[in-house]
Amino acid sequence: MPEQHTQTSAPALELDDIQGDILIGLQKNFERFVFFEILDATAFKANLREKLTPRIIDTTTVQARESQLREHKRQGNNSALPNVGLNVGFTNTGLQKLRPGDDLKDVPFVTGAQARAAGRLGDPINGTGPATWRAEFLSGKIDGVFLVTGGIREAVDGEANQVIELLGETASVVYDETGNTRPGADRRREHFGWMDGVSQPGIKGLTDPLPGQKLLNPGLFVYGYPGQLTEPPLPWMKNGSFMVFRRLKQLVPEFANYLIHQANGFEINPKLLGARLVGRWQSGAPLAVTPLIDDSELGADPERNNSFDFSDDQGQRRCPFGAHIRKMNPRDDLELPQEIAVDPHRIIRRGIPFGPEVSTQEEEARETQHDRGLMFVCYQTSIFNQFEWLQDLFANNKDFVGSKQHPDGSPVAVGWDPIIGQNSTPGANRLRTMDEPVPNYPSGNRRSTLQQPNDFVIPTGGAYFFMPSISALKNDLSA
Ligand code: N7H
Repeated sequence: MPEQHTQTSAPALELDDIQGDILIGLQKNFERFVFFEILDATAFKANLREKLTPRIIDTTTVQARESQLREHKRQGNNSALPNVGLNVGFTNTGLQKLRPGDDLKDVPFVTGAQARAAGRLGDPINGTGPATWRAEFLSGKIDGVFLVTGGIREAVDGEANQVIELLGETASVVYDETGNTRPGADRRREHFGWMDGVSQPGIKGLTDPLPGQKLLNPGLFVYGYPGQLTEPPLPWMKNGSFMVFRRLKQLVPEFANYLIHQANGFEINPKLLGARLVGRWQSGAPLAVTPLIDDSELGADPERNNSFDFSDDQGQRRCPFGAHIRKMNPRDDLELPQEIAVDPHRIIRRGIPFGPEVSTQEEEARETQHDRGLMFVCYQTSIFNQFEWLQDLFANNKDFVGSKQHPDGSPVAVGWDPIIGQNSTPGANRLRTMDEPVPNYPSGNRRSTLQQPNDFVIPTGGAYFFMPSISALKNDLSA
């Protein structure tokens, strides 16, 4: 996972009370997601207080481990360190078992992800609910999740098994799956092949920002600080954060094949077409900086790979308005100032891939035979205004980013986010479009539209959690 540059000066943030995955991120080559149901609330609380909370890794520890890792690498070591991490979150059903009647007021959280799938998220639906979700996520049994992380698989499994043993009869495991970073040089790439975790919001009072990394108020991501969109309705929510989990299956050979076919039709290189869909080349290099050729040195350089905006690209000559990163973070693209139109919708992403590498058979058959994709995780203090806003009002909204024009003055039909956009409009048969897959750079006026009849990212599960502070775990939730 990406390294964060952190300040050593004393921050006003209560880092030793904030779970470690939120602001900096638990160190992980492996992450086991252990979803559980609480069977005996009283006994569970005693376990939580006495045995489990003492194992939770806070942000101060994560910060110290980052320094150790940097030092380890500086001394020429490439080996992974165990760095075992444990964090925990609860769904609303879980919290009701621990603190009956408490209302966290975030509507998506209170209703639960399953109820949001049809409307706000736009997931494929059948008569009874989400059509593509695994049964465990539809069971209504998920009360919480343990995130068990580390650099070495055996160490992660050791900790996860210990946690399950400590739970004993107080809770049962509903679903247990391990994500893993990809092997070797692909470590920081997701399964479609793109460098991931390049752009994250910086946190005032914590992050030493990289060029292009905007510093935002911590209250957007943890309760109790400037920037929170609403006051936390309950005092024990201080130093806590909402976590969104989505299990997103990726059809990798199918997506690669689609890019080849479409690119042939447009008479452009499939790699260029892929970059137009994402807004970055697979190396991470942004189209806004290098619109026609990949530049892997730029992609790998944290001092340069996020240092851009879209101010000089108002005719989408460099990067389509609909490209995934431009939809998800339009930067200065909107008429309203960023502080109003963009910043309140930002999220901290902490996802990890899952599933094996594509096999030769899958490549040859151009068909997925093994489940793989992204365990998408993000943190925020308002699921409604942050994750769901991005998915519903940006990605699934064919008219976002606003009313833009081609250089010749004709209106742009921006279309859907070609990576995660969902078109659940009745009768549309999920067909998505995106404007200008073929670049008109540096000049030109060729009009082109990408047609996407199939989804290549399939939601196979989801749940909304609250990740409480360590003091709340010790006192309020286990009293
Ligand atoms: Fe995205 N991808 O590989 O194509 N994402 N994403 N994402 N995403 C980003 O900047 C991807 C998903 C955001 O600040 C990059 O780190 C895939 C969801 C945001 O410039 C790449 C999936 C949501 C950003 C991908 C997926 C987001 C971002 C560029 C699903 C929220 C930062 C690398 C399987 C609703 C934008 C980087 C910025 C970047 C991919 C999911 C949001 C390569 C494959 C569900 C906010």
